Parts: sequence; structure tokens; C-alpha cells
Amino acid sequence: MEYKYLGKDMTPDTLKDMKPQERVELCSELRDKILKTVAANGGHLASNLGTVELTVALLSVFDYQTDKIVFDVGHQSYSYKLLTGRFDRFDTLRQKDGISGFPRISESPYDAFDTGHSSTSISAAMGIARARDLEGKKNNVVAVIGDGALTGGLAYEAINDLGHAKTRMMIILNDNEMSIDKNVGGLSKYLSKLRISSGYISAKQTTESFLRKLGFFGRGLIKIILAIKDFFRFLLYRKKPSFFEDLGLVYYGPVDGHDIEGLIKAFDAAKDIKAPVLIHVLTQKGKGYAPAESNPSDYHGVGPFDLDTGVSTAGKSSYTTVFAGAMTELAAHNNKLVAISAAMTLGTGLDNFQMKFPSRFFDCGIAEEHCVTMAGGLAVSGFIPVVAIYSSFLQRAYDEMITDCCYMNSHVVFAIDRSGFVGNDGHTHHGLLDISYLNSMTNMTVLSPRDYKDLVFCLNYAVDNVKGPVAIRYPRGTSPFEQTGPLYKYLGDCVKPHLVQDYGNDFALISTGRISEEADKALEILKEKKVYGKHINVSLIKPVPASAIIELLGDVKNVFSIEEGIISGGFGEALERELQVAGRSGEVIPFGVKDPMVRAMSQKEQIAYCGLDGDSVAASIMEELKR
Ligand SMILES: Cc1ncc(C[n+]2csc(CCOP(=O)(O)OP(=O)(O)O)c2C)c(N)n1
Repeated sequence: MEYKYLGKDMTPDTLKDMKPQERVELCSELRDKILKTVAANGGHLASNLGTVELTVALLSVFDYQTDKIVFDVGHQSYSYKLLTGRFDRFDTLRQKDGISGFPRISESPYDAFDTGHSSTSISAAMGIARARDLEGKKNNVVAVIGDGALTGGLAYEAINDLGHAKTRMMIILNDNEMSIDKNVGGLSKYLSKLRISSGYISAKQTTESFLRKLGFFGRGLIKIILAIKDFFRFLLYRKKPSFFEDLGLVYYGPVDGHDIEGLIKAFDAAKDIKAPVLIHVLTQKGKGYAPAESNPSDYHGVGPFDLDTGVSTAGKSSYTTVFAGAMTELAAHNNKLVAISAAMTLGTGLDNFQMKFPSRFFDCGIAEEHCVTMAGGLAVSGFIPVVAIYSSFLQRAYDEMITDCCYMNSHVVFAIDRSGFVGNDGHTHHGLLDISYLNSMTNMTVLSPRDYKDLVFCLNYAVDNVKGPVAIRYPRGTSPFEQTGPLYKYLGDCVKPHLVQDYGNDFALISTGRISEEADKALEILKEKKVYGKHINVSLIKPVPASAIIELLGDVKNVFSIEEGIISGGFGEALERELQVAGRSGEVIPFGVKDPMVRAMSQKEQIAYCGLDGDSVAASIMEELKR
């Protein structure tokens, strides 16, 4: 497709003078660019296809130089990026040194706030609006939040504050009835009811278009009407105010999120209201690409795929699918086992569990804190909850893990997916802090399996053998290790440290997790150089099995460790301390991540960037041995 409007010279200023039909054509061009780029690089597809018109309307009304737009999660900001000066670099989306898949203030002066984790936009926008008021400025502040993100508790803390403080700002609620999967919960049902009241809306829109014809006076009247809408509605339709209005916001909508001119009118009318306004916009996730329209969950976040067929070019097996398979096996034999997801049923692979054991599966929405405390409640009542949450999102529930699970020594199993480097989503999504935060928790057992088989063993061990809180951390993607033997069979004392390679006593490298692949490589590289070491792999990393490790170390003096996580508070530090407590003197030199803010690139590139690839590890060991 040749672009008539979209290009490196286009700015949002151009939008303001465009005719309605030209804006429609621009939206087709935006969709084309998003589709081609995501098919090549991977990324968030369905959410971006659904917000093209919304973004064009926002930038047609608001001043991109002075107004601030905060995108919740930020996974839907591709059109915004394309229209605010990043068209010519857009092919580098999510690549090393390229455009981020999320808003980044370091990338553009027009990105108002860094996002990636859900439900932060209203709080962030309110801070920005309060700062504006303190400085006596007049610019607009807008939070764009999805109905999925609105299931997160932080959003309600913000609305509670906003309705009371009456800070002037706008919330655009982008309601597509989807989170990643179908949206869940009472709020989602409530939004459906609001949607059904569209009779009221079309009547209201008719009134407005009539008033609009009255020119300046009519426009003023619209604003007054919006401001006293309770009264207006009561008079005309005798409907109860919405939940948002009860909390002190002006509610407007629902508005068709693909009707650009309708959106422009709504934003324009609401823009100068001296109160917090929520505009309820209805969009279709995946709009404009048939495979994504019919299957928006699968096209929420994708790897590279064939644009014509919609078929992914990525492989199928992963640590996630192996975890999921083991869960259904276990649940078939243990009716106390229940599974919990925070709006990530597909992402954590629990869809099969949900199908087979619907009454023992709970998707609680984007509510990591609630999931963990609720699991605590199930555990004190005799169930074994497995809470499957991505590592970086579980950071939110740090306090709940400690207070509501660990202090009571409750048997809650934390299945922590996406531990370690996550690749192209970048730093907000890495699971590099988990060993460190788990190490600080009373009673917590921590398991970090190397391959698929270990993962299955660890899950069995966590469910059957551990009595208190236990976490299993496993990475994104496929296992680099060849898999032999039956996968879903529990084989005895699986979490014991074991020797992977034993070439000699020049040094020992103690690894945990998938990164042990790089330890394997380092051992081979050094062997070529006639430096002979041992490689010990450890799945159980808290409590550190110190005496078993000391036994395997034998006479080795030079000890190193490697982990896919931050060094501070991590496995290597705990290992050194525990080996010393158990009577073995000498230091452990840890290889790990120094600064977790590692930008988007492939997982392999991230490993190398942090000096954790086989070559770098071998070189570092050589250097240390020469000292
Ligand atoms: C704290 C946290 N938990 C989970 C996620 C994963 N996640 C990213 S987008 C998303 C769904 C958001 O749904 P919605 O806000 O409705 O946006 P849509 O994609 O439907 O446009 C989820 C669960 C996250 N980013 N942050």
C-alpha cells in the first residue's frame, strides 16, 4: 500500500485540517503499517488495531505539544508513536536500539509516562494534572485505559481520589469487552449494562447535535448539560447515575470508538469541563484484520507471523505448555489442587485446566494482589492453590505474599512464568528480580528448574512434598535442552543438586535455571583451552542445599555461580553465605545481572549484553583464574 498521508513528515498538526474522509484513509494506512511491522517483529496486534480511530481522534483534538496522554499498559500506543515522529524508525519496533513496544519518556518528548504494567494510567495522569494545577498551567491531561486494565485495583484507588479531589482530567475508557482473554468480573458485566443503555445515548447525541447547530451558545449549553448530567438524565430518562458518577466523575458515553468524527465531537465537548470526565468508548479488538477480529485473544501479543494466513512462525512447546500439561495431570489425581490466574489464562497455559476443571479454576482479572491473598484464604481452608503469574507482575503482590501467605506458612504454590529475560517487551517485563525478592521471604521455598523435565519434577515436589509457601520460577520460551524420557512422571528426589559436567577441579560453576545452558557452553570452551571444571546445577535454591553442594565441590577452590537474575540478593550471594555457614570457607564469584533495566532485544542478545553467554562467562572465569 502506498501511503498518501502517513509518513515521516506527518505531525498531529496535519490532522487538525484533514477532512473526515482523509482521516478515514489515514486510519487504513496506520493499520497497514501496524500489521506489516508486527507480522515482521512480533508485538501487540489486536489492541493496536482497535485503537487506531481513537488515537487519530485524540490527536485531532488535543495538542500533542502541551497536552499529556497516558496510555494504560501502553501496549496500544503504536498509532500514537507513528503519528508523533516515529514513523521512519517504526520498522525497528521492539528490536535492539529500536522503538519500544510501550511509551517511553526517554524515546520521545510526546510520551507522557512510561507504562507496561497495568492499571497505572489514572494515578499517573492525576499526578501530572495535580502538578499542572500547582504550576497554574492550563493543559489537558488524558488517561486511556482499557476495560481489562480497569479490573486492576490501582485504578479504583485513583478514581476514588479523583472523584473526591475533582481534579480536571479526562479518562477514556476503551471498552472492547476483552482483557487478553474475555474480560471477567462484575465490572465487566456492569459495563455491558451501560452499553445496553445506548438508547439514552443516541437520544442524547441527537440533542447535542441539535444544540451544536446553535453554534457557540449551543456548545456552551452542551457543557452545562454534561456537567449537570444527573439532572438532565433524571428529567429525560429517569435513569440512575452510573457508578462513575456516584464516585464524583462526569460520565459520557458510550461512544462508537471507530467513528472518528463522533469521537472528535465527544472529546471536544468534554475537554474544557472543569471536572474529572470519563468518556466510555466502545471499540473492537483486532479491527480491520479478519483473523484478529475473530480471535482477538490469540492476536493480543504475537511473535512474527504470516500476514496472509495469520499463522505464527514460532514453535509450540515451551516451559509454559509443559507447566500447563503437568498441572492437568496433577489435578486429575488431587482434587484439592486449584489454579488461579490474574487475567492471563492463555498466557500461563491454564486454558486447558480451566476446561477440564472449571470449578477449580479462578481467573480474577488483572488483580495480582487479590489473587495472592485469595490463595492464602484457600490454603488456610485446606486447598492447594497454584497461583500462576508472570514474574514481573507478581512484584505487585510482594506484600501479600509475605503477610498473607509466608507468615502463616501456608501451602501456596507460586508458578512464576517469564522469569529471567523476556526479550522484546523490554525492561518492564523482565523477571530478573524474583530470586532476590523471594530470598527475602520467611518460610518460602524456591525452585528454579533447568529444563522441562525439571519443571515437572519441581511442580510435583512443590505440590506433594513442600508444606509451606513455595515458588517455581521458569522462563519464557522453549527449553534449549534435549528432552528424553517421560515428562509427566515423578522420579524421586528430583531437586537435589547434580553434576552436569565433570572435567576437573580447576573451578566449579554452579548454575540454576535455563541459563545453565550458557554454563554448559562455558565449560566446553574452557576445556578446549585446557582449563577443566565442574558444572553443578541446582533446582532447589532456597533453602540452599549447602551440604549436598559441598560434597559435589570436593577439593575445588575456585567457585563461581550463574543465574538469570540480579546479583544483589540473588542465588550467588545466598550460596556464598550458606556455604560459609555450613563450614566451607572462600568466596563465590557470582555471574548475574547488575542492572535489571535491560532494554528490548532478543533473549539471546540480552543474555550476551549482560555478559552471561558462554563465551563471556568463559572469558570472565579465565580472567579470575589468572589473578
Ligand atoms: C500488572 C499487569 N498484569 C498483567 C499484565 C498483562 N496484560 C497486558 S495487556 C492486558 C489486558 C489489558 O486489557 P485492556 O486494558 O482491556 O486492553 P486491550 O488489550 O483489551 O485493549 C494484560 C492482562 C500487565 N501488563 N500488567
